[in-house]
Amino acid sequence: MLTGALCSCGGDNQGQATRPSSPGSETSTPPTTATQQFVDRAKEGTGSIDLVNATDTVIFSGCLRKNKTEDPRTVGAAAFFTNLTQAEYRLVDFAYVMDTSGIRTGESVETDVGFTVLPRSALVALNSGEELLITHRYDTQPNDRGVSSITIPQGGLAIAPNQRLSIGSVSAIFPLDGSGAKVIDDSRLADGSLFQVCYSATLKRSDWVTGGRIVSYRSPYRDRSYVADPARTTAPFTSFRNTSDKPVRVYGIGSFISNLSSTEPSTHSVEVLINNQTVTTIQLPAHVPGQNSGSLPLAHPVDLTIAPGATLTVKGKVTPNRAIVFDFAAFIFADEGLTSIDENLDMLPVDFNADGYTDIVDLDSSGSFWVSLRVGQGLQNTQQEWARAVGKVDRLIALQPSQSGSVTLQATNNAGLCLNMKSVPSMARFILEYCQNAGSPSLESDIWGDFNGDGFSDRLRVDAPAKAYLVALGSATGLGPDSIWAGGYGAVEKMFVSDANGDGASDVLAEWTNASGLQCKIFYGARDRFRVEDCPR
Ligand SMILES: [Ca+2]
Ligand SMILES: [Ca+2]
Ligand SMILES: [Ca+2]
Repeated sequence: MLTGALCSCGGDNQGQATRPSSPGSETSTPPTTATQQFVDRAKEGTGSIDLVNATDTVIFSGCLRKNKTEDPRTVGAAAFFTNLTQAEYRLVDFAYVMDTSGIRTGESVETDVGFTVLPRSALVALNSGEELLITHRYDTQPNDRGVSSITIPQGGLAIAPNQRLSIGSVSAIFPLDGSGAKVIDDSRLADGSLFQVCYSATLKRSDWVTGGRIVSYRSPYRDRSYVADPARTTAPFTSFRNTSDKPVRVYGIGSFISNLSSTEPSTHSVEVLINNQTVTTIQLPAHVPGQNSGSLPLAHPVDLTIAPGATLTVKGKVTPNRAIVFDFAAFIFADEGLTSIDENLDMLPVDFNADGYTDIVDLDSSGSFWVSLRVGQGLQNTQQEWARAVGKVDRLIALQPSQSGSVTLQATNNAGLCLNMKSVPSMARFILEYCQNAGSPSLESDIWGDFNGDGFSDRLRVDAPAKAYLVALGSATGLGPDSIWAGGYGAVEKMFVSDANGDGASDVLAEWTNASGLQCKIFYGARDRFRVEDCPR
C-alpha cells in the first residue's frame, strides 16, 4: 500500500473544511446533487470523536484534509472514533466521496481509502489484522463516481472498549509520462481540498444490533508488496481453516489492487477456493494507464459456507505484460471461526538494519521469506520478499552477527536442508548459501529456486560469455556441481522465480529489451534441464 500502514499521517481532521477552490483552467465534472449533498452533510459532521457516553447510535462523519506524510510524495489524513465507553460498538455502514477536482492535465492520482481498528493510543495500523477494509482507486481526470458505500453484513464489525476506528486515506500523484510519484507543491495543499475524502460511518452500540459481529480476514495476512510478472500471476495469499464447531458464512470480499508501476497495464481477478476447489471467480477492473479505474465495489457480495474443518483460500490473480511491483489484498467478511494456516509468522526477533527495533520475518506457504523493517516503535513497513522458494523450514536461528554487522539466518529442515541466509537490508533480500559449502562465494546475481522440485533449493548462475544457464542442485549434502540447464541465452535485465505452472518445480521468468522491444521467456524447471517458452501474451 502507498505507505505500508494505511496512513502514517496522524493528525486530527475535523469536519469543518473549506469549500474546494475552483480548479481554474482545468476541466472538471460537476458533482451530482447526491454527491454534493453527501459532501455537504459530511462537512457538517463531527470529525474525530472520543466517545465517553454510551449512546446507542453515532454518526461519525467529516472530511479528511490531506497533508504530507512521512514520505513527502504521499499526502494523507485520518480521523478517529475512539471508544472510551465500557460498551462494544459495531461499524454497520461506511461511505465516502473523494474530491478529484484538483487533478491536473498530465497527472494521475493513486489513492487508498479505508478503515482500521486500532488500540486506543495508536495512530496507524501497526500490525496486520487491524486493517478491516482498504480500497484503491486510480483517477486520471476530475470525475464524479458518486457515493461509494457499503453496508457491513450481519451485526457489523466490532470496536471494543479502548479501541479506535480510524478512517484514513492517502494519495500520491504519478505523472502520466511515467516519471514516478512526485512531491506535491505546498500551495496545492493550502486549502485542504486536494483529494479530500469526505466520509460517513454509522456506529451502533452492540445491544442495538441484530446479528452477530463479523470479522474481516485479510489475505495475505500482512501487507506484502511483490513483483507480479507474466509467469507469476497469483498474488501472495493466506489460507484459513474453520477451526470452530459451527459453519462459517462468508458474506463479501473486498479487493485492494494497486499497480505500483502505475504506467504499466495489468488485469485482475479474485479466485475463491473451498478445500482447494475453485468455487467462484470475481472479475476486477483492469488497470489501464491514462484511464480512471473502473468501478470496484468496496466488497463483492458472496454467499458461501465453510464447514467445520474446511479451508478457505482467496487468491488475487494479477496478469501484467512485464514484471511490475504490485500490492494485492483481499478482505474477507465472514463469521468468526477462521484461523490462518500455512503461515509461519514472526519466526525470529531479529534486528536486520541495526536501528534498535526488532523486525518481522514471516515464511509463507510458497516458501517465500517476507521481511518488514520496523521504522519506529511498533510501526512496520510493507513487507518485501527477501527470498523465494526456499522450501520447507523446520527451524530458523540467527547466527552471530558478522564484523560487518549483517545478520545471517540459518534455515534447516528435517530432510537435511541447511541454508545460510545472509541479510542485505539495502537490497531487501537474503543471499543464500548451503551450510555444507560455507565459504564458496555466493554471488548477488545468483538466482535460487527449487528447479527440480525435490524440496532442496538450487542455484542458477548465468555464464554470459558461454551463453549457458548453469544449475547446481542442492541436497542434504550441500550444493552439487554446476550443469548446463539451458544454452544459447546470455545475461538478461531481470530474472524472477515462481512456480508458473504449479508443478512444484520453480520456474524462472527472464526479461530483456533488444532492438525489437521487450523480450520475455519462461524457463520451466524440470528434472535436469529447463524447458524454454515465450511468455504468454
Ligand atoms: Ca530494525
Ligand atoms: Ca532442488
Ligand atoms: Ca514449475
